Amino acid sequence: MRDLRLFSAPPRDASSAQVRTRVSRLLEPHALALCAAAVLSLGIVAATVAPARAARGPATPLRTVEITITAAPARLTILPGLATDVYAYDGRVPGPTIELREGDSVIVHFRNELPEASTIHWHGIHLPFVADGSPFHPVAPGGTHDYVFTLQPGSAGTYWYHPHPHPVTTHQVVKGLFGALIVRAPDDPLSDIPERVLVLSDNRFTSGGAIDFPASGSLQATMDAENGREGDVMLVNGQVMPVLPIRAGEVQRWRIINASAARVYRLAIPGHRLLHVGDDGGLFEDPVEVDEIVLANAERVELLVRGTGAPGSRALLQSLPYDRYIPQTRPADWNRTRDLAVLEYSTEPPRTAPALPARLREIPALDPTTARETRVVAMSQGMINGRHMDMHRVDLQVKLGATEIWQIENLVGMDHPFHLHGFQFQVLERDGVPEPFRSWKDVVNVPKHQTVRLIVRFDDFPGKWMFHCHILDHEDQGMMGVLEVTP
Ligand SMILES: [Cu+2]
Repeated sequence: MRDLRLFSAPPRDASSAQVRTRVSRLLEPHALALCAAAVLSLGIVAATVAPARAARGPATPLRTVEITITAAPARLTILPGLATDVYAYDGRVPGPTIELREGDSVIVHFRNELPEASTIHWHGIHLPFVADGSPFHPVAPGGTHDYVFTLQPGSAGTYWYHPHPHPVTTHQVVKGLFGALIVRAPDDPLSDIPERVLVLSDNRFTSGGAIDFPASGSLQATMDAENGREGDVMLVNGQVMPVLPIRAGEVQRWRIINASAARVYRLAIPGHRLLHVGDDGGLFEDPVEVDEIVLANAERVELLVRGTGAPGSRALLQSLPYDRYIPQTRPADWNRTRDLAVLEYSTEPPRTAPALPARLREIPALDPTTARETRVVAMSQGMINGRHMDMHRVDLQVKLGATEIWQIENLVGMDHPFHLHGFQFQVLERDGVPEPFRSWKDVVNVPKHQTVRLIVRFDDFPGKWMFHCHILDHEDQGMMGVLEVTP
């Protein structure tokens, strides 16, 4: 068995971690002989290799990747000169960036050294029910769990991982448990472009540096329950206002993850146009040029940032005001622009921008005429279809193999980002407007009083899957339902 460094830090991002992983070729005899634990796990992995979404891309060489991740309390410096008690994956906030490839068989050995039950939810990944890290499979304090799954061909994209124990997800994520997961394709058309991973979060701190949780019954607690918890400190990869170096003329690929409990970002770099090349489930078919991008909770985007500034100049990555609130609890400073990071141009002479492919990949359309059913999923404050989450109830049942249209209706005057576990979907319409291009998504923001129609195919993996609002406080309040996919 060889030891490889599979996880690499994105270029120049000091906060990203390097983690050792153990890699072995599937069914490589000497590898099996050297590691008894791997032998056992390889047996499990081998049964799940058959790709369910083969139409989305070419096969990749099979390999098995073993990862150990520990969640534990830690004390870190987040604000200058102050110590903050956090929960951390492998001692870091965000946790280590995990880099994998399509076709990888993955075994994650999770150790829970927190004083409370937890899980790791592999947000957006198409995997077996028992590997989802949903509230159905809590891992007790001091306990361990192996998450075993195979990354499907065509699944390359930007994902993330975070705890999902009901009803304390907000607390654990806000304490620091979240990290990036990148899945790479063998034929990535943008693989030559230097890359950054930006994990966005926000938080509130006491003057002593502790994470500030409001007293129950306080006005702040009521505001958090209604709006979801927002903080006044903006963090990019766990840092306040990091500097992102760039050279004039250079193009960088940014993968951005919204790991905030409730803050919706409206991202812009004034003076720069952005090339939007992908979202939750990877690249689009064609790039889309934009000035700004709304990134709701748990959504991801891939952007190409072009260094159109002058050598030695600076620009800001900002979040512009975005009104997702009901008027009654809209924060007084909701319309403040928030600075997130500094884009700092080197003094080197401009570089010639690289040529970019016009076509990024093919995304086969899910055909609405094949949908067996159209379901209405209605979101109101704290509830879905008029009910709070009940782990012992099944809200929706779907036959394995079915294609369905889901009509997500937001009945109230506040945005609710809708997330479906385990299965990626294609958005068909937003409030009656056909989606202008195809993409794979697992979260879609449903703005106040609007309706989003999406199409999804339940092609594999029977079991019970969560669907919920991804404002974490709303999820914890029970704005979540159970979908059962039956064989
Ligand atoms: Cu919500």
